[in-house]
Amino acid sequence: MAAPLKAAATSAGSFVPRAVFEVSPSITRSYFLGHHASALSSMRKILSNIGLVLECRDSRVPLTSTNPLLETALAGRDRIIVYTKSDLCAPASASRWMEKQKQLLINYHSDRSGIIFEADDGDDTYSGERRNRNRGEGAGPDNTKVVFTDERNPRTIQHLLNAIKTRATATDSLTGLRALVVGMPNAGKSTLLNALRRVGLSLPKAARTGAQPGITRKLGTPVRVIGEDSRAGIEQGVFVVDTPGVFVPYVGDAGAMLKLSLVGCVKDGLVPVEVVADYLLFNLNLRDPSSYAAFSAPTNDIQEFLDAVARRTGKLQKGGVPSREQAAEWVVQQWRKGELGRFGLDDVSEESLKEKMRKERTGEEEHVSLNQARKREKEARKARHAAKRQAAEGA
Ligand SMILES: Nc1nc2c(ncn2[C@@H]2O[C@H](COP(=O)(O)OP(=O)(O)O)[C@@H](O)[C@H]2O)c(=O)[nH]1
Ligand SMILES: [Mg+2]
Repeated sequence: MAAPLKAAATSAGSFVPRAVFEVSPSITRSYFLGHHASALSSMRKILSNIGLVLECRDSRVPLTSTNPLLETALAGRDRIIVYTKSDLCAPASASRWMEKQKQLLINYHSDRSGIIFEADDGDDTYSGERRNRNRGEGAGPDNTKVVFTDERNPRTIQHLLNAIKTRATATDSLTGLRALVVGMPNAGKSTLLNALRRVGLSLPKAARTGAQPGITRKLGTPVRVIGEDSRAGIEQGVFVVDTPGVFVPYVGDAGAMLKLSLVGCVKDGLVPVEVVADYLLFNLNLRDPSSYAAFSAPTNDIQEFLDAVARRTGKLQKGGVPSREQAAEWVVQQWRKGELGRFGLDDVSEESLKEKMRKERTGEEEHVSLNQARKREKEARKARHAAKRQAAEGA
């Protein structure tokens, strides 16, 4: 969710931020790894034992972190969409604005419930096979609920536990309700499982978490998060299974790849960290360049910015030369922790959601098969090499 924009020019004299971010179309746009594919096939294998899917999406990229692969692989299951890290979307002072953003997303999910995502045929290639039907036609009841969490705010976790309990009460199972936590890499899946267990049962951490994607490599064993509660009609409790993140085979839009890199959904370095830091600077400038006043005067020049940050934070190489790479890594980490402004990157507005839904209905949203993804990545790699060669020849 994009934070409310401040008039940058007024908060910083005559400074004018860039209106558009120029992104090279040849940046790497695929990150579909072996363990993403195997996670997907192990999920399918246990799906018959799963009564509920908890689909995690990073609240800072609520639209960009949608993964159609998961949507098709897990189609037909009861689902709760969990927008994680909601604390990183807006400062606490913007709580009313945040509530409106949440409501927009809730409305969007309820409106799109008429679009049916067909379960795929079970092989590991992403066929993008989806059929859009008119609302009501075979849609059945809308079983998608939307919840926003901040793992450090027990109230938000309790809210999710209550939603899960409602599903568990309706489930008649000898082994208890099993829920699968899924989502893109680094969306906060393992953290969520731990938080559910901590708030639900006062039990310690059961899953390893970390600031980089790829910490969880295998499907976990079921972990209890809700105990037996006969009065509530929950005979055997609720168990949650953690899964590794699954990325999309190919990100059609280079801007989306930047957003996913900035929030930490792809491994650092895949998109050069200085490019990611420049994209962050672009966003900081649009909102409030004074947010980095402790390091630098307002600037649109990433090298000037990184040099200033490196000097301020002592990230210097031999001879006192500023290390731009270390400075870039540092600012990106600071932002991810919410220490350099709290804002989302997707435009969540009535218009943007309407447009997204229109594209979903008409099938206009680009879906790329794994093979097509490999081909495109190969072409992009060639273009990158050619550009490098040209630059070297010109030098
Ligand atoms: N601020 C904040 N950080 C979170 C939240 N949930 C997860 N994180 C952080 O996001 C990163 C990824 O979390 P992890 O659970 O390992 O993600 P996974 O790869 O989806 O399992 C970690 O650094 C977590 O501390 C949240 O609600 N708020
Ligand atoms: Mg994990």
